[in-house]
Amino acid sequence: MPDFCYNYIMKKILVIHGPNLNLLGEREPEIYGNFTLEEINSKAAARAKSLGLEADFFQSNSEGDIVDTIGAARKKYDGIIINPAAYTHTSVAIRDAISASGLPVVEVHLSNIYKREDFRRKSLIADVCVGQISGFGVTGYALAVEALASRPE
Ligand code: CA2
Repeated sequence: MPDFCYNYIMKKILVIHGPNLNLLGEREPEIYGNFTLEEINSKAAARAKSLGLEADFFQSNSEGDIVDTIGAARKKYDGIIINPAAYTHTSVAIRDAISASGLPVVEVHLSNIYKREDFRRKSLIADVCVGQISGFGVTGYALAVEALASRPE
């Protein structure tokens, strides 16, 4: 029996939602589903709790606020789940913040961005994340929680 363990126990995670995701459930249900952001958060929180994790949630329409939140997360959280929404395709600032955080980050998209318009098929953050989950709707967040929970470090 070793007197120490290499396994990293994930404790606290932060789920970040980008611009317009506060509108979920109100418009475009054929693309993004019928769930509201509140419902998505409570499902993700339940999955986290069932795995012994604690989850906090943040939504902003502002790129700078998202950058600041990722920067501040370094000392408070063990991992991040992020759906940067439209900033996925444009934001070098969010990419750099993820890179600088040193935290394991899972990118989530409700829709399959590779089945949509050309401009959505490029993620500027994918290669600074540990992985990407795209196209599974609300289930994607639960999958992301599981991915962080089971990640050996
Ligand atoms: O599929 C995803 O999760 C996206 O990140 C959603 C973004 C989109 O820009 C990305 O390409 C893919 C859009 C979020 C806006 O959500 C709305 C919800 C309801 C009504 C209108 C927009």
